[in-house]
Amino acid sequence: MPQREDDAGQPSARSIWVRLRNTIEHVLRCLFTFFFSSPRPRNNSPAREVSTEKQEARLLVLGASDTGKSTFMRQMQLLCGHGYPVHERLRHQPHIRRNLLESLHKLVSHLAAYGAQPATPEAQEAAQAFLAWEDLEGLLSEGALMDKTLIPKAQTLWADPGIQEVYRRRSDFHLMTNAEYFIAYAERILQDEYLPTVEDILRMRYVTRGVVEHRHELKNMIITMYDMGGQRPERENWARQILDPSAILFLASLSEFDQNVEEATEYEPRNRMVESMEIFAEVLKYPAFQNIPVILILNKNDVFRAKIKEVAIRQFFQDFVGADYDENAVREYITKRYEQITEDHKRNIMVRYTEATDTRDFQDVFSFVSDFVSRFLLRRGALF
Ligand SMILES: Nc1nc2c(ncn2[C@@H]2O[C@H](COP(=O)(O)OP(=O)(O)OP(=O)(O)O)[C@@H](O)[C@H]2O)c(=O)[nH]1
Ligand SMILES: [Mg+2]
Repeated sequence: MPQREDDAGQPSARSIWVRLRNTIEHVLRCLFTFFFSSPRPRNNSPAREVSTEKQEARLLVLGASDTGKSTFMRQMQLLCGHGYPVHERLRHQPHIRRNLLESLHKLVSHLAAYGAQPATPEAQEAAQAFLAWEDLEGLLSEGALMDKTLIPKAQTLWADPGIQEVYRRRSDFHLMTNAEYFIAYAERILQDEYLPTVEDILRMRYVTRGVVEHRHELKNMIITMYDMGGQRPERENWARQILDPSAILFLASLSEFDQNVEEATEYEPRNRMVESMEIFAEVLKYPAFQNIPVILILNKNDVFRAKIKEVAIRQFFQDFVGADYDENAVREYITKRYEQITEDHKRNIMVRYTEATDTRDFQDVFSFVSDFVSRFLLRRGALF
């Protein structure tokens, strides 16, 4: 209906109201269109379709041996996978028992090298029981019943000052990171019906051979993680095995500065941190890894914090100029050494500190990693 004006050509109060209402409606419609509708394609450029497909990320988990790569994968299984049902926990039972028995065997085997003796006849008898590896290995075969007398023997041995002295020198030989944890739980682990807890599994040492692949579907992304064995023969295959990765998580241990590489010989000792930095430099050089982000995860923060109170890094890295036993100064020094390598290779990296055995800590790091990789994939997608 046409609007009406009064006879004198002056707009009536009603027509003013109608015009005002139309103007308000128009403005509201424009605002609505501006804020809520999808952007139109520009002139001749084809419309970019909004994809409903999930992003796919392929993460390579690299780093020297014993830096925590598989522990990271186990945390992923807890966070995004099916966790650890009873049958899976049982599968790890022999590995954890082996960790415990091997740790005790190693400690006893090094008594003589440090001129230490068990202090009491009971401790001497206990030491004998853990010295004969063939007997201990027999307990690890399928269906073997546990020797319960080993429980008090393990406890006696651990309380012995000679064994404590060898334990203090553990960086000289290759005692596994969580030996103390497993020995503390010897009574539980040496029961016939022992069922490993999730924490036992996170603390377990089991060397990775080849590549272990895990696929996890998250809310906005499918992540496939490849855990690559970090020992020397395993590393030779890294670049060849996975094509087109989306990002690299490089794990290094903050606490390895006073340890030697396990595979190195007695005559050719190799500091673990030095070797880890060399591996890092190699990874930055691989042609296949040139245009993808690298996230450096400096792990074993808990072990590092405990160690720094007792061991001066300057004994191993003479260019350290901070205060010995100053946790922050040493952490910063280690970080700078890795950052220097990235500068030399003209790369940018992100650095995160973790304790891979701590689930809450892992969740923080993982949420950072998944956000970062998701944004990288979006940016990369926008360029093609
Ligand atoms: N206390 C503590 N232990 C850790 C941490 N991260 C890893 N470990 C332990 O260190 C040991 C080695 O960890 P793995 O995850 O097996 O190391 P990896 O890098 O996969 O080693 P390879 O398979 O030989 O390449 C295991 O016993 C882990 O439980 C940590 O942050 N704190
Ligand atoms: Mg591993």
